[in-house]
Amino acid sequence: MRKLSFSSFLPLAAIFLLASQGCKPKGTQSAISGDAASKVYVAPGKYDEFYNFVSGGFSGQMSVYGIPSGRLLRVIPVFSVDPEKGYGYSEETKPMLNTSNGFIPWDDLHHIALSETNGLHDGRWVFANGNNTPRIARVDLTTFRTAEIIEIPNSAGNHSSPYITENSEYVVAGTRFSVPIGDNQDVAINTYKQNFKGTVSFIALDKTSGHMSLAFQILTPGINFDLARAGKGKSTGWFFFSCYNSEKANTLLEVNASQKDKDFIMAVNWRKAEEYLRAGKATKKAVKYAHNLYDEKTHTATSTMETEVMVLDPKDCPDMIYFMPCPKSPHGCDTDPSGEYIVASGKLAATIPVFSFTKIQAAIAAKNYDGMFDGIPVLKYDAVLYGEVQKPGLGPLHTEFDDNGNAYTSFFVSSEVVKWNVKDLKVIDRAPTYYSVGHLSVMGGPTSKPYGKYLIAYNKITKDRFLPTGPELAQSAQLYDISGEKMKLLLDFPTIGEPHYAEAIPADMIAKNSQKIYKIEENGNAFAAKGDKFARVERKGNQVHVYATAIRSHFTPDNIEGVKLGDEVYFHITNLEQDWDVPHGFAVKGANNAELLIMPGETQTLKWVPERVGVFPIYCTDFCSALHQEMQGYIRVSSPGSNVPISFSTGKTEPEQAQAATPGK
Ligand code: K7E
Ligand code: CUA
Repeated sequence: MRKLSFSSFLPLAAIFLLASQGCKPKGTQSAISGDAASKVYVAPGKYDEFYNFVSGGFSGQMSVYGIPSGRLLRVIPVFSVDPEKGYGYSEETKPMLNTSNGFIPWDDLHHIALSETNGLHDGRWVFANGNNTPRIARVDLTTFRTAEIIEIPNSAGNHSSPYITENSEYVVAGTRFSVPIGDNQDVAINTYKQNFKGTVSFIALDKTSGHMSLAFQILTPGINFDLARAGKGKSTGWFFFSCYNSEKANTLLEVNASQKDKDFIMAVNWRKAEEYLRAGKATKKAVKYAHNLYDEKTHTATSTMETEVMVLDPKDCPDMIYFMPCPKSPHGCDTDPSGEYIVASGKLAATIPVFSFTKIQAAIAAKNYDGMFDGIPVLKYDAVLYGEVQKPGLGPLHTEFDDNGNAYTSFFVSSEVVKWNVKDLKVIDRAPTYYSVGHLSVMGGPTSKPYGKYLIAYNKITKDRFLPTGPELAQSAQLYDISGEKMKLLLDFPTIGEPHYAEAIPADMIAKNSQKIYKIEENGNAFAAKGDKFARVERKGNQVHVYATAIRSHFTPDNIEGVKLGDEVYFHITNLEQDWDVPHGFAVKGANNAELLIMPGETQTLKWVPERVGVFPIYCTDFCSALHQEMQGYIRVSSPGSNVPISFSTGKTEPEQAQAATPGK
C-alpha cells in the first residue's frame, strides 16, 4: 500500500467502508495493565487533575469532563437551546441564538480553543465554532456560561475554526465551503470556478473583556478550508490552514476533489495583513451578521446586527499569503510547541509531511515557487518540507504534541494513535483505538508547553465497547497514559455526541475562579424584584408582568389572578438566594417552551401565552430544600371578557376579592 490510488470511485468508497466495518485493530479485548484502574480512580470527594473541554458536535453544546476519571461535570449550552438550563428559552437568553437568518436553536460544534497568553493557557475563556450557520462563541470560565456569540459573514460551514493566536490577539475562522461573495449571489452552481470564493476571518479579542469584533477577512481562491493552527514561538505572526478541493469541484467531491496529487496548506502572514489593513488596503463590504453579548450585570443578552466588514484581497496585498503543496486532502494542520514544525495530515496520503517554518521563510525569500494558484505563489514542496513520517498508518487526521518532543497522530482508517519523534520523524509506538479515532487531546497539547501525561482519543465508532443502546451506540473517548515510552490504555468513557476537538487544562487554573453567586445588590436586570416587598403583578395592555421572587421554599407571589385569555404573561423570577449552588427552577403547566433555571441573585424571564381558561400550577423544578416539593403555586386565567382584576398574594388563604369570573361582561 505504498502508493495509494484513488482514481476511481470504488477504491475510495471501499477504504472508508473498511473503516466502519472491517478494520478493527487486533486484540480488541486487549488486556490493559493491572495498575490502569488506580491511575484513573479519583476517590469519592476528591477532585480530578484536569478539566477537559470537549466539543459536543451535532448536539451544539460543549461538555466538561474531569480527567483522569472521565466523569462528566457539566454540559455548557452554546449553540443549541438547552431546556435543562432554560438557555435559549428565557427571554434573557433568546438573543444569544439570534443570527442574520433569525433565531437558530441549533448548530454543529466541532472545535475548542482555550485562551492563551504567551502561548500558555490563561484559563479565562474557551471558544467554540458553529459549523452550520457560521458562528464563534466565547464561554466565560468563571461562570461556565456562553458569554458572546459572533456570526461570520462571507462564510459557509465554519469548520476551520476557532483557532487562537498565542496571545489571544485573534480567534480565526476559515470557511469550509466557498460560496458566491458580493452583490450577485444568484449564480449557477456550475459556475463555481468563476464565481465562488473563500474567506478566512480574523476576530479580534479585547484583552480585558474578551469581547470579539470582526477585524478583517482575507479573500481567497474558491477552495475549502478544513482546519488550521496559529504559528507560535518561531512562527509567531503566521497562520496555517489546511485546504482541500483545490480542484474547485462543485459536485461529488469525494471523487472530484481527490483528483490532484496534492492540495495545499495556506500560510498567512497575519502581521502583514494587519499592516495592509492599517495602510488602507482593505475594502469595506456590506454584509449582515449578528453579534450577541450576554451582560453579567443585567443577566440579559443583546443582539446587534452588524453591517460591514473590511476585506483584504491578496491581489492588493503581496507577500500576505502563500500556498504549500500538501499530499491529498489534508485534514489536521498542527504546529508543534516550538512553532518550527507544521504537521499536515493528508487523509488519503501514505505519509505525514512535516513542514519547516525556517525553510518556508527561506523559500519565500528566494521566491522558490512552483507556479501560482489564482495569482498566489505556491512554494516548492521540497523547499519547505522538513521531512515525511514514512508508513505511519492509514488515514491520518490530527496531531497533538507532548512535553518531550513527541507527536501523536490519529489514524481514522487503521484505528490507532501513532507516536513519533518530531526531530527524527521516526515512529516510536502505536496504540489501537476502539474504533476509528478522530481528534486527539494531549493535556495542554496545542500550547507552547504541553503538560503531557495523558492523551485522549475521541472515537467515531464504539461497537462492542459499551452496553448497546439501540441503533445508536454511545459516543466515546479513550484515555491513555503517555508518561512513558509506550502509550498505555487506561479508560473508556462515553461522551456527549459527537466529540471532535477538545482541550484540557489543569484544574487549579479554573477551579479557584469559579463564580459562586450573583450579588443581589448588583442585579441590574430591568425586571428584578430584589426583595419580597418588590414582588408584584402589573398589566400593560395585553401583557401581564409577574415580578416574583424565589427563596427556599416559596415564590412570592404564589397565587395570581386577573390574567385573561389573549394575554401574554411574563414571569420575571428573581432568585433571592445568596448561597452557592442554590438555583431555583420555574415552570408553568402548558408553557410551550421550557423551564427557567435561575442562579442565586439572578433574574430570568419566561414568556407564557395561555391557550385556555383555567387554573394553572407553577412550581420549582430544582430540588432546593426539604420543602422543595411545596415550592408551588397557581395562576388563574379567565375568559377574555372577564372582570377579574389583577391580584396576587402569598400566604393568604382567603382571596383579596372573593370573586367568581363573570362570563361575558
Ligand atoms: Cu471532527 Cu475537527 Cu470537524 Cu477532524 S473534524 S475528526
Ligand atoms: Cu426551589 Cu425547588
